[in-house]
Amino acid sequence: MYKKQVSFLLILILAMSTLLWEVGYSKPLVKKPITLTFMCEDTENPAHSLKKETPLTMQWWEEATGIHIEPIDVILTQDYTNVLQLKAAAGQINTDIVEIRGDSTGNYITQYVKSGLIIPLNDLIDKYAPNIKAFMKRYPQYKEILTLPDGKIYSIGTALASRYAYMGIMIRKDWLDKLGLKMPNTLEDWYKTAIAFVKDDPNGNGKADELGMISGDKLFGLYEFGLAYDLHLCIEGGWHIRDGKLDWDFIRPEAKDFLRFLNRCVKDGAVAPDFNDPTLTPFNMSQRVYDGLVGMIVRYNGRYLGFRGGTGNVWDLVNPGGPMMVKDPKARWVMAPPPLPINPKGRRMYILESIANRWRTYAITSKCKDPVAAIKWLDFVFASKEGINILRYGKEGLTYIHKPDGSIEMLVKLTPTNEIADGPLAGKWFGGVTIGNVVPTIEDDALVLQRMKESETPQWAIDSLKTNLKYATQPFLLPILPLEEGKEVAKLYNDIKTYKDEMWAKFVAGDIPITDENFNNYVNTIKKMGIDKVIEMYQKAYDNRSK
Ligand SMILES: [Ca+2]
Repeated sequence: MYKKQVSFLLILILAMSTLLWEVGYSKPLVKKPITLTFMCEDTENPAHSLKKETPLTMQWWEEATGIHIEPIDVILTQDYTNVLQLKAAAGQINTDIVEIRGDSTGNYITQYVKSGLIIPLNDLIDKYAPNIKAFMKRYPQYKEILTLPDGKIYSIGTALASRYAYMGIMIRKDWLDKLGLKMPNTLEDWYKTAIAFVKDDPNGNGKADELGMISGDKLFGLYEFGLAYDLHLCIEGGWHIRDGKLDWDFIRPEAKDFLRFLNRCVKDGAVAPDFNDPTLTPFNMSQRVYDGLVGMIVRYNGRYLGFRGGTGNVWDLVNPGGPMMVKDPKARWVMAPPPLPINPKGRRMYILESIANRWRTYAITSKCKDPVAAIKWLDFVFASKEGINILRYGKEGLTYIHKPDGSIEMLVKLTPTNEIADGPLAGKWFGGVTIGNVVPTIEDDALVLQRMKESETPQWAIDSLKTNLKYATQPFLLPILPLEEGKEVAKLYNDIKTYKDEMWAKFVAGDIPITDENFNNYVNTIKKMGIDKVIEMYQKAYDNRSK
């Protein structure tokens, strides 16, 4: 049988290349060519290093902007945070632009502001970065998430502006059909469907070897069913604003009901008995899926539908050539609608990932020789249509063309290690979206759909994702705290979270009965550990941010 050869990064016909925040742009960006130095991570591309060569993407950005970026401090990803902290403490960061990184709270940014390493960007963006400005206007949450307690923004992070970036529950439609079952809606439907999968042999091997609901990440993914109780336990970590008041959902009264639901699932076999086995990794969880033992699984998000490779991404379940379809071409993993709210007035929803990547951001240093050129360059590569087209497709006329219908067609193929495979540029390092860990980038619906095309994602899988876009909801993300408060919260919250994880595992497994008394004791212990203090500090920061 003829099997179409598709290389790892071969781009076929692409989606429309319009952006939702496009603005006009005047060039040249700088009156005469300028060099800006950059401290950044090396690329994750094992075949190429920024220390030795410059990808075509960066060369084409330079042609378009007149701004040469010289990465002079190029550090391996695994060493970056340590080297950054040491160099910053010693006052040894002398580049114009710097990548800073810490964790997703973003609290680390305040530390580099206080030490004077980086400068505020608000005025620079306002005057010289029309695309970033338009992007922030289109997605106000992006700016909000990156705003510090002083009301200013100091760094730009990669943006996830795609509605496909929601966490969701997937189900085997072919198993539903085989057992004559409907798509589950209520939590009770999910429970009954899981029991049917476990008892009625949908994989048809005559053995009761099927497992019920699982997640790729122990209890974490199963928290997603808490959405039925309006508990936001996954992407938001339990932090939830109701009428302006901050709450931690893990100690709400509804959490007790949800724990009882999960416990009943474990007891009756709707959740796999080893759901919290510490030796279970996303890898062996996925193996169970490929082996036809699983009919429902919580997966991080739909945008991965088009990503090749990577256990735990949705791609591996639906794409031709992925491990699931290779093993069982009849398997039909689709995204199910979120569980119906228990409260009839509640909102049915899936939560999106944070629109702003907060754990790694890019800033202009106080030593920068030309902050205006630096913000213009960031504006160009991050948010302008021309810069994004160079990142995604290369140089117009050379590596891609615009077709009359507005779509883009690539003129070159790429090798698995991201070199251009054919034509006059054969053998050159392309760069493209794989240098997304060197510069901030934007992932939007167009890019997600493009990737699905590249990976030949079947239409039924794309349709199942699209059906649920109406439920996609922006997450609430905690504000960045002032420096000292951030440190105090980190200390308190680490212990609280560890205790919560232990208790939830015990409650769900049935090791501790979920009586009112036991639940109250758990809540009281969390209170003694300082949750009210943590809530109070975040509430204050939230009130300030909302002013
Ligand atoms: Ca079976």
